[in-house]
Amino acid sequence: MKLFVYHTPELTPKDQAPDCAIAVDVLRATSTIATVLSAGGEAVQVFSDLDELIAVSETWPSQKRLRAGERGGGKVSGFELGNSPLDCTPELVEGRRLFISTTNGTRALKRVQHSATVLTAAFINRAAVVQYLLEKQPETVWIVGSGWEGSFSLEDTACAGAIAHAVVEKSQLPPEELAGNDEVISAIALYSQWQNNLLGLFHHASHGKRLLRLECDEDLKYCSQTDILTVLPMQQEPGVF
Ligand code: 3SL
Repeated sequence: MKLFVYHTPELTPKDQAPDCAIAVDVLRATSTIATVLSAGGEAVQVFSDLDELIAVSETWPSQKRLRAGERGGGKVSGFELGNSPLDCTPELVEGRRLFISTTNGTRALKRVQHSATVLTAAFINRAAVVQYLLEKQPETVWIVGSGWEGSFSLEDTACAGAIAHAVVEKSQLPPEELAGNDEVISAIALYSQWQNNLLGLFHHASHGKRLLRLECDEDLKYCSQTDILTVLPMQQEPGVF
């Protein structure tokens, strides 16, 4: 197995796809996806385009669907939900499909959707993703941070590092044997530095600060927890987890 970390979807090699792609948007799309599926949601379907989301979701029975949309951190008007994982309670999501579009997370998912296997990861479900990698041993693995509008996001790269760190630890292979690019080593170093204070790291991150300005403090706390959910979001058909 060779791991590759890409800080943003735009940095992934063109016209290539790995055996396994892992999209990461800790704040907050992939934390929300894990939460919905763990709470009994029927599926999560992701869209980059809001009009397409509305059109497809309208073909679904209204009592079986929820629409979630985020732009600039805020909720899209007319949708039931924004992108806060804390709103996705079992009472609300159980048995329903979440149709979601967010600024960056859904773009990362679109970029890797043709890979043989596509997973989503956040700190909250990191262990489930690591367990999958250790069991299935895919040959090439891309861990792709969503970033923010094309630029680096501290929290996504730290989560990529958390995954790589656990794979190294559990496989007992040296990092240089698993690392397909230098970004893996730097992501592990970033995570190692902050693993006991991920909330502190989020407070330094530009998107963390943006969410704090929007009074999403509780979301940051929730998303900074590690290995609290056992769910493994895996793409079933393009865009559907
Ligand atoms: O950019 C995204 O995909 C979102 O996760 C951003 S936010 O945390 O919902 O603001």
